Amino acid sequence: MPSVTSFRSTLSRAVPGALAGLLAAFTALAVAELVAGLVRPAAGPVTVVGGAVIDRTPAPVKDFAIRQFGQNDKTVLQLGILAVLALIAIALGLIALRYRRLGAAGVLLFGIVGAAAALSRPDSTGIGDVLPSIVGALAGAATLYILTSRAPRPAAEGEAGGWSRRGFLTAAGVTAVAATSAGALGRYLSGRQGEGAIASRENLVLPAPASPAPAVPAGARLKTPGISPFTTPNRDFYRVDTALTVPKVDAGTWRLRIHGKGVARPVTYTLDELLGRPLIERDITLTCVSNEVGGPYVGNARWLGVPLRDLLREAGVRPPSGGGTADQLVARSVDGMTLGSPVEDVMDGRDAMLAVGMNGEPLPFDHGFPVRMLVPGLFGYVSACKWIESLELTTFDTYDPYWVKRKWARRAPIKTQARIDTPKPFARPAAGTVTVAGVAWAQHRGIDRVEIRVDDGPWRDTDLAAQDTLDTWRQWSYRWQPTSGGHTLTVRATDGTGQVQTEQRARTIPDGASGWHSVFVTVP
Ligand SMILES: Nc1nc2c(c(=O)[nH]1)N[C@H]1C(S)=C(S)[C@@H](COP(=O)(O)O)O[C@H]1N2
Ligand SMILES: [Mo]
Repeated sequence: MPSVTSFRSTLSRAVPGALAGLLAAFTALAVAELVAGLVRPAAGPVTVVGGAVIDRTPAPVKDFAIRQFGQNDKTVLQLGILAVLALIAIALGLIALRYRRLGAAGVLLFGIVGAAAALSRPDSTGIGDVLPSIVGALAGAATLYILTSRAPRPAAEGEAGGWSRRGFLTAAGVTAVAATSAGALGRYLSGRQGEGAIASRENLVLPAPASPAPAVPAGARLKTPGISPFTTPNRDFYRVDTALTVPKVDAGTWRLRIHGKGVARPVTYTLDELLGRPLIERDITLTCVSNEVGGPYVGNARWLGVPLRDLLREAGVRPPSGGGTADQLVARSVDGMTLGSPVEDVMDGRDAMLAVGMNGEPLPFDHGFPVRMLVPGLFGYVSACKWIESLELTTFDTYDPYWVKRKWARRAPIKTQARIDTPKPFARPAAGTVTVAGVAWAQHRGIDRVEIRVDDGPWRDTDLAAQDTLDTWRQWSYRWQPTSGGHTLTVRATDGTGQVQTEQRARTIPDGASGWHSVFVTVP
């Protein structure tokens, strides 16, 4: 049986080892942040590894993460990466107590993994991306080597030349302070690179639209407590993207290139050139393909932008129905994301646009500043490119954009959906009249009817709010006189073409969820 003293001596060896490992990892990350701050702000080690993990996450797992953690999925991912790193760091520290070179080599190996992750990101630009990980790993390996070579050991092992316990703690403290300073400086430098972009957004004055949005009919906004407001405020608008650091693009240096198959005149626009064109303002509801039945990834805003059809026409592009050879328009963002839309849809007369304004202000950074694309009627992943930098005309046969490579559908028109906003699932509304209310959407087809069913009863028409446009969602409400007990409320919509929303349940993958939304409530 091990004695208390031998346990103590094991511990007094292990603790400095573990501490050395953690400090080595911390130093590596901090130095990498510093180098990233100097050469490439978006290439911080946690960001590139996280991004590489996102790129490789199989669609069902990603769907699960979005469902479980919602908008926090990225924080959870980063904390997860840090936790795994910490465990590995402790292990490497313990190994290094005995095999110093092996421990240090382990840290270097992580630098190589980080570098490979950085190179594999779609926005990789080469050597600048690998420097942070490599330099960081070298600093981390050196830290581990030095700290463990001089770590205090129990007298019995008799290795001379080590620090006293106090000496070791001092060295550890100095390392921690130095690394923290390096990391903070790196963050500061990265932040400063975004300042030009922030100033360019603050100074941007949006021109008035040549074609303002039609006034929202008075009856389009219901006041029912608990219903989604007709216009989603920017701060509440859902955000779905793969960006671990939100791109901060300077409006002054931003450019958009239009090129590719059948483009007679490739062009490059500055933001001022776009703003100098006649702008349209439209209410458009945007929906994510990852939205579950009843889910939150849908929002409605007033967008200001340049009609995309005109830009394409001027570049000499014709839609396939007009004899054009390209049927896919691939939008690429500054962070390397690619999204492909049917050229036919973009040019068929709907209000496809390059948006610069959202609810009266320049696009927020989270939503694509300075310019994003929108095509009413298509899910976001096949149309709504944020931080856009180029538009390439190509074909569906020859090019698969980011999500299509990951098994999502090539073409994805929005599916008709109705959602009950109030009462909430498992609510216990007071007896008497209960107002059931929510929203329904079928962008570019419009909503003609929303019906509600209590338990297995008959379908009943709800009161529809006025329709704003075919491209926006529509609110509805229903005054319900319930009997006491548990009830299931189910809703379904009919779109403007007369199609009743299908009851058939489908998962979000590959082209959007379907089925009826229902909530269970208990009435006293
Ligand atoms: N650059 C870039 N644009 C993007 C994405 C992205 O990951 N990167 N995600 C798309 C998806 S899946 C959706 S649903 C919409 C969401 O736009 P929002 O975040 O402004 O609501 O943006 C689209 N545009
Ligand atoms: Mo999406």
